[in-house]
Amino acid sequence: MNKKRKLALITGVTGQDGSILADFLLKKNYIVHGVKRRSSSLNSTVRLDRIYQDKFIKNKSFYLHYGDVSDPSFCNRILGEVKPDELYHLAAQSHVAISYELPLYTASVNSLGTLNLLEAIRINNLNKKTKFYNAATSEMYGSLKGKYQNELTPFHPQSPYATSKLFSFWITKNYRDSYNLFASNGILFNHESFSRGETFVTKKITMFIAKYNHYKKGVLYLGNLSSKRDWGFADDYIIGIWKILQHSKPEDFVLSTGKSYSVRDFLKYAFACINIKIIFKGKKDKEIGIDSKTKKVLVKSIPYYYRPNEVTNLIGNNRKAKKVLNWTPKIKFKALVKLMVNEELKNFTPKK
Ligand code: NAP
Ligand code: F7E
Repeated sequence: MNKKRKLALITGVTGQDGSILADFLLKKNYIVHGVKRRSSSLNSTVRLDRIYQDKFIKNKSFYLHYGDVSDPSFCNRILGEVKPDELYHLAAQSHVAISYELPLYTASVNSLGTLNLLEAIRINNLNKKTKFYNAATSEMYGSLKGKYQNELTPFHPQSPYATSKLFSFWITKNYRDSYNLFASNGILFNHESFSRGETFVTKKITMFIAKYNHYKKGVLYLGNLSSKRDWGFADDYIIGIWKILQHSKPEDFVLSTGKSYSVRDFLKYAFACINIKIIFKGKKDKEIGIDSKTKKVLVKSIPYYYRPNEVTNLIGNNRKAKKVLNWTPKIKFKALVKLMVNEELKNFTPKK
């Protein structure tokens, strides 16, 4: 007998995590519905090109809907129409630096967007049917105080982004406790891939490397090179997200690698992939990175990319996810850097 196919709804399907998750769920035989925002350019769905299915195909597995999570009427309608078994809420204004420029917008999308979806589950009486995943973040902790951060570490958000996500974390927990919803938070530390947005530091560095490798010129302008993050590979984290909703009960989980490296470390390993040994001189926003052989300046730290309140270091303890979900990230830091640089080199097309 055929098993009934599971229905998933993904907000933020056009982003890094959403696009990888959609692919992952389709391979698991889910029917996947994704929410995309209206944009003046078709480029916004570029990460979905390999799984896109034409509108007029019957009985397809992948559907896209126009929508915006800050619009409550949309959230109510889409939940009522799709009635998903699993709702993965990944949509967000996800850039920490930009959240200082657009704090109200960030709060309205990240905080109220989550509440709109939770309310839509409740209004449509889907409490018993729809499992809800909320994309929480290590940024909620603020800078590392002890050895590492886990599910019991107090939060100390340091940016409008982190604070907006703290609301969405707690409202998810409130709905779980008040309405018996299967609603879980994944507290994810930085995870990267070739699909990372171009203004996040790992993608910015790896794109520069591919360009520099071809043209042998240019300088990469960055912010704080001393800042440390617990960086993992996005594909590993998508498996964790899925496992969080397959668990027997709703709970919150940290997904991390347990190791942290600086932006400077990332640069060192990334340049080594194109056989450049980079050495650093100077301090803070006067620091530069130089090619040890040619003495060319490759990297400059400039005040423009510094944040008003930098989170200096994050390290996650993933013991709970390992024990309860049997989740472990496979790709370590050096392998991640190599993987991202190689993918960038492979996809680089010089401008005519
Ligand atoms: P991303 O690449 O920036 O993707 C964000 C997605 O949200 C995009 O699809 C974006 O659509 C969509 N979106 C933004 N505002 C929206 C709105 N008002 N209505 C509907 N959709 C909207 O982010 P990501 O790296 O995949 O991260 C996914 C989620 O995990 C985010 O919530 C992020 O805050 C959180 N998170 C990420 C990390 C990480 O390291 N990647 C770590 C912890 C938590 P457009 O394509 O149209 O912009
Ligand atoms: O910065 C430093 C910057 O913007 C990483 C999001 O997915 O992960 C991400 O947030 C570090 C920071 O990521 C530049 O100051 C130096 O210390 O790549 P990022 P993020 O801020 O850690 C968390 C977990 C999320 O939840 C977010 O959604 O790198 N840095 N120079 C720079 N960062 C950027 N973007 N650009 C620079 O030029």
